[in-house]
Amino acid sequence: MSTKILIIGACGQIGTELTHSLRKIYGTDNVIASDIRKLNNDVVNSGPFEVINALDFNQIEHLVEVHKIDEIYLMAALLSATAEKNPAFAWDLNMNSLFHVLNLAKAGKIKKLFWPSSIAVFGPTTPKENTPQYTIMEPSTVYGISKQSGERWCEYYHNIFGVDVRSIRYPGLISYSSPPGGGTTDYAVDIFHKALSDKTYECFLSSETKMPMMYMDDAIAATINIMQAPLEEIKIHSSYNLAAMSFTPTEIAAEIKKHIPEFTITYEPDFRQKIADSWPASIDDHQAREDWGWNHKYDLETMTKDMLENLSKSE
Ligand code: AKB
Repeated sequence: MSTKILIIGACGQIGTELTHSLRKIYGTDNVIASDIRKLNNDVVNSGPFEVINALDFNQIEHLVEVHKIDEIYLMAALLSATAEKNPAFAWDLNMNSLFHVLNLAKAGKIKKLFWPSSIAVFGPTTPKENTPQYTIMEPSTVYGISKQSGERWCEYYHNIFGVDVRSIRYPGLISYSSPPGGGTTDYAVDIFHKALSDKTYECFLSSETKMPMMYMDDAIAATINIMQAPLEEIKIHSSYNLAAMSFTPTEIAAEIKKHIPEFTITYEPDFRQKIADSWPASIDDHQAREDWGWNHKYDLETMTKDMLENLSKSE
């Protein structure tokens, strides 16, 4: 019997690539992609797709029953920058979509669940370098507060109801095939597009703002690996720290300059600077590496080369 998977938020930055990877592994017909809108894109056209509102429990339950779903990946969320502009909706979406899928798992309607957390769970009082798995967590953004609360609920549903929910704290994610959706780390994607089209980029963060980042290939591998790991290897039921590289806008600009020598960068920090300043600069992820064998492949150099190669083909 093959595993049947539902991805909620399949047209977003992570969802798009996750859908393609899961379809390769589990078979196209076994991976149901869903999102609030039916876009005319690869995800919609390459396999089963359903329009779904992540806030509608009955819709999700119906899909789970009709398609006999075993596992859900809940990728729908409002990210940090967008959430600051619409706090009430961000809280509603980020929390209630999670409760819906946790309750489906509690009722035994699905077997396993993936829910993404973020480095946004940390705040200004958290140690900035090599941020430990367990440390001070006082998030100062709506998004961070929702992710921190979500982590507590995941752990609670595991401890009290035995729900098999797995989670990682994504750093900023860099990808070429799908655009990011309203985060503070989005500059690290925008910079590549502008480097190729205009040879110059105005960064919305200051030059020395160091943040943890990861190439999408690694993020997808981590997501699938944690879901496929035997339950006994998963020791943390809130969310795992996860890391690959950390850099500043100055450092990524210098790396891009190696390929596009005429590239220049200027700085015009906006409201996102305060969010970035409240987050860690680097992450200690030894527990993910020890427990379920996490290992990243891409660093700043290899990620930059791959991004420019792939974007040059499409732009
Ligand atoms: C954001 O910037 O909001 C996200 C994240 C770090 O979770 N990329």
